[in-house]
Amino acid sequence: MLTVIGSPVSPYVRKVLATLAVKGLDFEIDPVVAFYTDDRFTRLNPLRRIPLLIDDGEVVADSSVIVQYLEEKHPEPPVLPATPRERARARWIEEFADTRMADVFLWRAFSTAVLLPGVFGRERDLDRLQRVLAEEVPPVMDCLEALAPESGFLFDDFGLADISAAMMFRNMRYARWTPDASRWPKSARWIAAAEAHPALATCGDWADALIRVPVLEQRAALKALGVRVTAETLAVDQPPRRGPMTQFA
Ligand SMILES: N[C@@H](CCC(=O)N[C@@H](CS)C(=O)NCC(=O)O)C(=O)O
Repeated sequence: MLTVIGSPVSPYVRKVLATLAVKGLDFEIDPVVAFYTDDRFTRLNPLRRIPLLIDDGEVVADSSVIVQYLEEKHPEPPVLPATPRERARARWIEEFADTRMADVFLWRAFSTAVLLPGVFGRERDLDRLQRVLAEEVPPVMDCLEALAPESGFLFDDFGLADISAAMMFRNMRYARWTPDASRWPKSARWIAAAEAHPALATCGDWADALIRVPVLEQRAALKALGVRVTAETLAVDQPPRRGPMTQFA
């Protein structure tokens, strides 16, 4: 049995869950938020980040590494396209989403709107949020618009590149921002199509169900949705603890 460690509220966890769904693989999940874990989690991942995948005792960290692992171990159906050229392009779009998009969407917008007030008890800084949305998000969207397909998905089949770009937009909705379809029409169509794909829609629904649930109650909430959760959890009731590479201030 494959075990996923991490809450579906994290876009990186949803990347892994969507990949598992495309491949039709069964799994159980311990939906922890990294901030509410102790040294048992540090021993599994010294960077203290979710997601992790545990496969028969082997711990695999980092969503990109996990997806590559799943792709190699369970190649069919693939989440990467057929040719080396296309695969390079898909991986680059994943990299763009995981770094540039994440810097702005996750570590500035989502963290200002949700994470800092919700987890760390800071006052919600609406001025900062407005600045990020007005000044920092548009250049990222302009890049995405240049990468977006005219219609449908990026390659013949829905896959990693679509998942990686689209997964960031749900967290932006939690920051109460959606892309303006008249300004970024190709991106808006592409992201809507990718988010509607059952592999991403299902774990997106889980995230929606959990986003307002206190962290330590998310496990019960996910179980109530019929998701198979682990018998044991790494979650602990303690003040939030940051990892060594935390990217938000
Ligand atoms: N490169 C990593 C990034 C994972 C990541 O940043 N996860 C966040 C949750 S969205 C986390 O665990 N943060 C904990 C922290 O910042 O201390 C991946 O692709 O898995």
